Amino acid sequence: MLKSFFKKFKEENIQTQELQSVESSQTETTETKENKGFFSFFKKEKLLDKFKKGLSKTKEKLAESFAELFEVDKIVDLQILEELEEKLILADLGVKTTLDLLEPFKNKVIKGEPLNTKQLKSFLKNQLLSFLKETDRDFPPVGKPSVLFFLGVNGVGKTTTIAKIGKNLKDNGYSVVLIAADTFRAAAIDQLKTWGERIGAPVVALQEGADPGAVIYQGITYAQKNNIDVALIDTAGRLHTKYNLIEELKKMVKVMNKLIPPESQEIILILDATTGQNALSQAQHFSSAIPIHSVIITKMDGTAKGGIAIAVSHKYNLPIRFIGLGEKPEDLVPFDKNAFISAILPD
Ligand SMILES: Nc1nc2c(ncn2[C@@H]2O[C@H](COP(=O)(O)OP(=O)(O)O)[C@@H](O)[C@H]2O)c(=O)[nH]1
Ligand SMILES: [Mg+2]
Repeated sequence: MLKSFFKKFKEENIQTQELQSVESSQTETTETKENKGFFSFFKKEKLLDKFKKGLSKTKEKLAESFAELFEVDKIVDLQILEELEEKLILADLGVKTTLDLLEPFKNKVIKGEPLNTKQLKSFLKNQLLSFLKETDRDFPPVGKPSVLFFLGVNGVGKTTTIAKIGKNLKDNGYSVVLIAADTFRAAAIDQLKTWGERIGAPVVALQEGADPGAVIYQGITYAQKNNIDVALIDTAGRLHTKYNLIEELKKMVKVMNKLIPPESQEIILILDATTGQNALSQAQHFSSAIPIHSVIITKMDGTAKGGIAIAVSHKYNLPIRFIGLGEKPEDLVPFDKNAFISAILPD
């Protein structure tokens, strides 16, 4: 079985280790895939640097907030903890995550344990790391085809993220098909077709207004017939009173379930970091109705609201698969919690 490309990526970039050998698989394209590795263009640039550059706005905001708190090493009292709470809530961690985060430390302070600000900072880092959930599922999932199903409200970056992932998969030797299940507007279908042309991937689409389930059925059977490695499904994100997005999405997932076993699917929720607390309510809305496997948070580059990643992961127990740090394909990077925390909370 192919080793997870996601893990391989981390080894190359975070620990800058030699590529580990990968067990061979039977498919003829295996060699290309193994040699290149997923997201191979990152070999040149270290992931941590990428995170640091892309997350500079969030870092600045946090650094500003923490400067006074951690400047002088002193014994932590409840007032210091309350100030910290306020700052974390403002950094988009949200109330629940912030309170859960500091609770164990607060309890010790209440009991009279003499803890200093240095200890508070290191506690904070470790807690933040433990709040970021990880996934050990392979990316892309095993199976031929495997299916990536993307959902999220309009404008969060679904279509462009699909194009970025599609391109990266293609660059790494996978064959892909894009499935245009956002059938609401002709422009949405055209946008995906244009991306398909640009990255050299077939696009399965029906006419505007077609049943998205029918498009998914055709797209997946196309992938099966044509021996395609990965099918990427684009869906509508329209929030409209007359249209029940959740019910439509459930129907689409049902069609996928009939054709593809669970281990070969990844249902990915896309959230836009710039929307802050709205992203949290979207995570609540979607994850309570649909079994989400992972999250991609886009537009982290343009915002100081990067703390939303911690809140989403902790509150809804969702692993973050990638984050978007810009508009280019290489700006979609695998999420690494150590790089993330180091980038936003430097020592
Ligand atoms: N700066 C930045 N812009 C992004 C990122 N991801 C997507 N976008 C932009 O967000 C806009 C909406 O994207 P689109 O894919 O059409 O959203 P959709 O409605 O969810 O399909 C586009 O202009 C994208 O270029 C990102 O990570 N960073
Ligand atoms: Mg779209």
